[in-house]
Amino acid sequence: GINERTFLAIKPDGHQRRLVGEIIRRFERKGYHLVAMKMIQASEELLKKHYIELRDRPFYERLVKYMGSGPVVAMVWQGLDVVKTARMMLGETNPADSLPGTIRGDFGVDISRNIIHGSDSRESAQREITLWFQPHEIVCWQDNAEKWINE
Ligand code: DAT
Ligand code: MG
Repeated sequence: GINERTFLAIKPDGHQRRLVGEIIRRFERKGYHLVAMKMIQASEELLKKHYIELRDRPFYERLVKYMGSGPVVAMVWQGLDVVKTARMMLGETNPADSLPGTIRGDFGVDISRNIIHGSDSRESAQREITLWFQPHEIVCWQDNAEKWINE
């Protein structure tokens, strides 16, 4: 939908590698609308909830540890079909399978250091936004460029 929202999080490797500005720039230039953002040292409890669907996978414990090893930059972006389009902008889970021009394809090598998280469906986005943000942290603002982005 037109006012769809997705949850993105720049992972500790993306933050350490100074890719925060580059990543935000890509979504800004695309025409999406940033409605929430914070840098956070995520707790183990939050990360375990975030990745609950992967709890039986062999890499789960390492994944949670890595995600808690430094700050992440959590964001909510809004716009037309943003869930699916953001996933395309991220690339595949494995950077080795990601095309140049995608974030993981341009900046990543290793599947367990793939720079950024993005919700995989509208249902996941809803769950993750609620998990990471309080309602008052979502900022509604008048977008004066909107008519140049959506008909
Ligand atoms: P995505 O982040 O593309 O949605 P996912 O939800 O399947 O991928 O997995 C979450 C994260 O877990 C992923 O970004 C990196 C890590 N991961 C996934 N598969 C992995 C594997 N086979 N080995 C190591 N880490 C993996
Ligand atoms: Mg996922």
